[in-house]
Amino acid sequence: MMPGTWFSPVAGRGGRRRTTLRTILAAAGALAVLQAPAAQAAALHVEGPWLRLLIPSRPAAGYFVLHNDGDDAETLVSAESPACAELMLHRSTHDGGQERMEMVQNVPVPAHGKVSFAPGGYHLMCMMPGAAVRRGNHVPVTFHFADGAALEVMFVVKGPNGQ
Ligand SMILES: [Cu+2]
Repeated sequence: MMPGTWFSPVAGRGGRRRTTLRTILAAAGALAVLQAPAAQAAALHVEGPWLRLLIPSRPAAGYFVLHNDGDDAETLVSAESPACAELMLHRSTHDGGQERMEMVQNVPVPAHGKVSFAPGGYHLMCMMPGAAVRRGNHVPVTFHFADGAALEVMFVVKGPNGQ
């Protein structure tokens, strides 16, 4: 027996009720989609963002602490800035006393946790910095997360010693 045949005696009434329910669910779903990125971005915040400029026009490293006050784990997947031709996620590793850098595709940020971007570990790498990357200036950086959330933060450009 086809399920459709079994339900056919109440198709008119039941069908209308299902349509109404579907409309409500669709509306609720659309609302959730609209609210989700804002709510998640609000749970994320950045502490002490700065770019370390060693030599003008050479790659500059970005440091900060990324906090996640939300109940859901987040994953940082990329960063961009109009001040850098490319802004990469890097990690320094020590290999037999030799410091190397590698690109990372994503950085997990645990729920109610934080991740530090600091010398010797994770950092942003601002490739081919533009004229805006000069000591004392502020440049915008946009972080992108795996769930589609985005977060814009102003970074202050400092010298080699963080001053
Ligand atoms: Cu690097």
